[in-house]
Amino acid sequence: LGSYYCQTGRDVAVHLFEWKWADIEKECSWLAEHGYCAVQVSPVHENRVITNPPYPWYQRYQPVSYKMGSRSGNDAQFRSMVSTCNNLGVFIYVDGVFNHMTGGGSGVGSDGSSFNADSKSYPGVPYGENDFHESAECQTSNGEIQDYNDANQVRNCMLVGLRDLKGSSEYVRGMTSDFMNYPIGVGVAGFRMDACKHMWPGDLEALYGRLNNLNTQWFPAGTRPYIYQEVIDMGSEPIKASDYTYLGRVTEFLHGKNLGDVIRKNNGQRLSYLSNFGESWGQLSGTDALVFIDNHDNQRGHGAGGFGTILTFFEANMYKIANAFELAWQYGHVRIMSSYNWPRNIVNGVDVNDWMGPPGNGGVTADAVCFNGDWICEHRWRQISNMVRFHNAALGYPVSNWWDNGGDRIAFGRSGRGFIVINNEGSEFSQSFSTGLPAGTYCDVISCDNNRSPCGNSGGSCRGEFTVDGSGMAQITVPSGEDPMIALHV
Ligand code: AAO
Repeated sequence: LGSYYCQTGRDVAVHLFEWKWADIEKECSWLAEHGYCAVQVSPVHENRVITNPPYPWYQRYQPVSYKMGSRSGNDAQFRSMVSTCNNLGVFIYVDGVFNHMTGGGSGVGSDGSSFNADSKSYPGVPYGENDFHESAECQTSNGEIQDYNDANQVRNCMLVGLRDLKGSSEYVRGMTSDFMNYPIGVGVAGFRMDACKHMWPGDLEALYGRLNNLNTQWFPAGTRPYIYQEVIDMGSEPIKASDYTYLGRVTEFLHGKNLGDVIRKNNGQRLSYLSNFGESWGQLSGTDALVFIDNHDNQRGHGAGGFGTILTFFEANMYKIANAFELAWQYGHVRIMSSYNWPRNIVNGVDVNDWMGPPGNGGVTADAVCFNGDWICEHRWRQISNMVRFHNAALGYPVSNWWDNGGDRIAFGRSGRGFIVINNEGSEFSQSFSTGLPAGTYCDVISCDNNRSPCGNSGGSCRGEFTVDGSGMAQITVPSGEDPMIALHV
């Protein structure tokens, strides 16, 4: 289930975090035009509505039932989004939360179902007491995970108080697989599986075995759903990312952490060390990995990584370098983060506003309007979206023509399909590079709006065309400071 399906020539996914289905439906035209393969959407199921703090993003990770109503939209809007996007060749991945239901307390969910977590009652599914792990299975004093070094606790106890479903139960497997088969029938292409560290691989295997093939209106007969599993493995715990790779892809959190450290120059790291980036850095094999620079958790200090490491849109220049490297390199299935803005405020290592939900009012999400100050839309940044095109142009062509200065200046090609130079030092430099590209003139896609001739039409910022001669050599001046990169592709 680890292999994914994209329209020919496309590869990259984008997480449109907390976007409404209707807005994603509109965005798919832009995504299709710019070569994106797929969208990861926020959880689709009915969730708890939390008022203290008011309507945090994380309420979406507390299922109340498997009904389709949330602040992103209803079932009809979801179906309309999937079919419009699929018709444009942009596929949908659903964020699936199956490890647990809500934290303690009771109330009414986003689609009208009541629940009482204290009696483990979720009539909207329905789930009752027998469908959750019991104290005989968990055995910690408060029923919560207390020690990540104990794999049994991690999988049978509650993650931060979230009622822990019994994945070994036939009934639970039936309910969760029925729920996954619903969006599969509607036409989604795959799932991000939340909190897989907290589920037994064997239970996931049983669940995946019950999934239908993708809808043949859009996918070849017999296509299995694409599965990528969230497992945070920074190397220090008994549960390993590799325990799950036989089931599908796995999130590789070391990828974003390592690139963050290198670009920030933490602990003496340098760009030139990236010449063998990937598996030999202790990361999963690229064909098992789902990769990203940041995700919705670690951009606000949840999950793993840390503010001094993980790069986000808040540090835009370094963030663009990280994304450019990730998209130019050949490793993993790349997912771009697309965020909303919030007043991040780090006090003693914690973002006191880490809970804040998407732009809007009273728990109702505002329309996504890119670049209005509320919606960051990293996926539309020229330096990122043009590198998605570079990535597509180079798909399947190995890294070639590596060059570095031993410090923080590197260059590499993609076997005649693309070439990038990155300068993470304080001054510009100019030299002749062996690019491996066919002779011709190429537009710098980092600084110019398009890759046509005449190069770009963005006026001042566009650094224009570069000429590659008959032996693949090009004289390139690489700026420093803002956007210190030159990227050329066929
Ligand atoms: C909310 C409230 C809680 C409340 C709860 C129940 O915030 O205070 O108790 O409701 O009422 C999200 C939010 C949670 C939120 C939850 C439900 O992040 O704050 O709880 O929704 O609303 C672990 C899991 C990983 C998980 C991550 C956040 O393993 O699966 O925590 N991510 C996913 C989602 C996430 C979501 C959930 C799961 C739940 O992406 O958005 O939660 O559906 C270690 C472990 C990791 C562990 C982290 C954090 O990491 O290895 O497995 O992640 O700790 O606990 C270094 C280490 C690294 C370590 C890290 C942090 O980096 O190298 O290994 O430090 O110590």
